[in-house]
Amino acid sequence: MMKEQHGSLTPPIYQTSTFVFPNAEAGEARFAGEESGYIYTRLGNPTLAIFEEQMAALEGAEAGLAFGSGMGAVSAVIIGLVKSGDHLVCSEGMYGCTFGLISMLKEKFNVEFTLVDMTNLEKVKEAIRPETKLLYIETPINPTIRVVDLKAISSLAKEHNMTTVVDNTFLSPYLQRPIELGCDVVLHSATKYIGGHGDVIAGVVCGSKEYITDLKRTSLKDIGAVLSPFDAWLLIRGLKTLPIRMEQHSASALKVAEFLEMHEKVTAVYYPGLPSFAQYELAKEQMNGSGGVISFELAGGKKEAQEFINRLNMIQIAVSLGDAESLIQHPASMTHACIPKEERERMGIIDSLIRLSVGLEEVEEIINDLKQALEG
Ligand code: LCS
Repeated sequence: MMKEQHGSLTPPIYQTSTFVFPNAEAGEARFAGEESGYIYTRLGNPTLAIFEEQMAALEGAEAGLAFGSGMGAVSAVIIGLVKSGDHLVCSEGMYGCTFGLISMLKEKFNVEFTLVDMTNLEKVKEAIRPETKLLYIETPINPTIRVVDLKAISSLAKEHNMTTVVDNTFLSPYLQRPIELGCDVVLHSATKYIGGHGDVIAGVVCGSKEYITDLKRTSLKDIGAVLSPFDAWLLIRGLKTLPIRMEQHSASALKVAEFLEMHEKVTAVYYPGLPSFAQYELAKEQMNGSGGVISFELAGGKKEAQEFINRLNMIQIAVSLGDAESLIQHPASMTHACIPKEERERMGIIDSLIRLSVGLEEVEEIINDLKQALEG
């Protein structure tokens, strides 16, 4: 639609906060939902709509909704689906701020949660209560890279009338489509592979038309984590290269993981593309590739991990992932530092764990940098 304006190859950026009504009655009709048309960018914007349609198509969903950050999307979805007294079951291991959000909901709003090892379906079944409304899943999990069986979990959820929400940030719809596996809602930190260039903070949610309409009317409109039109444009640009970026990230990450696995200083490597990966068969069946994130452990603890990271030259020390540049971080002291130590270690986020987001540089350069830092 919009891309046809003046023959512009790329869509226009509707950098406007509000939209002018032709007359007062039209304004009334748009607010009443009796006439289509834009009102105010927090309620919708044509540039955002293009991105939302593209994401829905990629995820095999009926509709999509953009947010100003991944956490904007996570919080809108969780707050929208639960009320005081409800219970959620979450994958043991998740992005630190998502853990922060559910902890806050528990403390302030009486929403209970149970963290379970979702690689074990029996444990998920045991955790379900009559008031469980939601199964919240990351797969692969940030940063332990455990994989959750989405087909099995979503059919269990259906039996118990619960909604299955999947954070698909680590793979993107190019490598994994949870809705096709029976899940209800998919969300992303679009900051990562969707944008792909480390220049935008954004989120997106995909699901049924009915669900997305409701999410827009409630959580987005009234909480307000809205995306800027310019950032939506950057995401539209990012999506054009998603397939070739994901292929390259996956191919390079496999080589890096193979190198790490063979190195004597590395005590464990977690990467779904390695035949030694505990859930290799499941990952092969559920995912169309393994993505660019590897976690690994070195002998020792935080000090040894930090010294290793400090010896790297090309690979940069930064949180975030999915960018063209290789980024490395120490989850226990950075992205997941907000999770109490005991809980964190139960999730497998121990002090010797390091997370690497393999970028698009020459893979030999990435491996050489790791090699010199390991041997330094
Ligand atoms: N979900 C996952 C799986 C994430 O990894 C992140 C951010 C979010 C949601 C939140 O998205 P944001 O609001 O940042 O767009 N993960 C980060 C990470 O691992 N390092 O820095 C941010």
